[in-house]
Amino acid sequence: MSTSTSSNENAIATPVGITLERYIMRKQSEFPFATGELSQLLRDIALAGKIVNREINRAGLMDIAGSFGSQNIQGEQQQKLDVVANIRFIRALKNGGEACAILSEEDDEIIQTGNDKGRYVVAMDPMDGSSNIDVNVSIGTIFSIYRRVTPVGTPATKEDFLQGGRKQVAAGYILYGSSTMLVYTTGHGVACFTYENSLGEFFLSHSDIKIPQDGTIFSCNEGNWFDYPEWVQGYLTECKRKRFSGRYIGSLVADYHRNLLKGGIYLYPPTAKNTSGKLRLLYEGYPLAFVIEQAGGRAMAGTEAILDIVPIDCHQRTPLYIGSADMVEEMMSHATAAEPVGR
Ligand code: P6P
Repeated sequence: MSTSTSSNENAIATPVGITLERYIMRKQSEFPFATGELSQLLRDIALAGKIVNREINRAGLMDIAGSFGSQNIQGEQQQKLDVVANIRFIRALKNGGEACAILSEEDDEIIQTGNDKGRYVVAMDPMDGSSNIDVNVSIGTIFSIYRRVTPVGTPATKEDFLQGGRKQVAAGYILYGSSTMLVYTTGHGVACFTYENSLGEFFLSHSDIKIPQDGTIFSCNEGNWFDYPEWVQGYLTECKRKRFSGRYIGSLVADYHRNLLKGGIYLYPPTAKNTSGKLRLLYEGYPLAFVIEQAGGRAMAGTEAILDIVPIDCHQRTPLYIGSADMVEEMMSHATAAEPVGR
């Protein structure tokens, strides 16, 4: 029986591709000292993503859309899907055993998983942009993983989460859109996996993603125009003068993912309502900045790189300017030319 498949055989039975599981195992084998704990953690996140994906697909049929009737730490109305996704990810990470604690946008305090022997902690936004679920717009989960700094065998503390963006060992997101995709990095490039519902598996669809060096798409909520710093207005005016395209879905992961593949810049500057920016540093800014830098892009909070910000609080917010390197640099030239920029 020949082991190699002829082109005819391939034509009638095209290979299904590399599963996330096989990819993780291959990557783990490249690091002889890897213990498999981080691999298992990534599997646990992927499993929770599959379960949430199923909940989302049923959202229209089940009473899971809409608000839950409570608020999160940021005083934002929690959507039912926020709460469901939070429960699913916490449960998957607790059962997986590798994470000793979780920081979630949906919970004021860090969540002890009971796995005090776990060597990792996970910061996450379990469901970003969840209010879009009611109108069938793409939404996403964002995650960030650190090796703990407190002693193994003891409960984790905030210190484990306040290590700074460059201490992340892995980060990524799951985009629940027309197809569900898992994108992540462990510091060795960015890989994207597409979920095949009929097989219940994520398959490698983009290996080693690189964001286009430059782009012609800007993503921001122009309703906040009169709150924007003058240098941001100047940059956006320049984009319009060049007839760039404005694309704003109002769902960070969706806007980010489009820009990652096509080139572009996403901006959430400070506003009157959110004077430090709206997005959260630990579970939105840092993980997306880690991925974008691994893909050759840039992420700034102003004149400071997102990953260089020294964190003070687990739920602190940050301005976010992230995307193609040349676009971010052009934007920063407006900042340095116009006025000294805070942070
Ligand atoms: P605005 C969703 O609430 C979110 O956190 C991001 O997903 C999105 O990009 C942004 O806020 C939208 O905020 O103020 O433009 O509605």
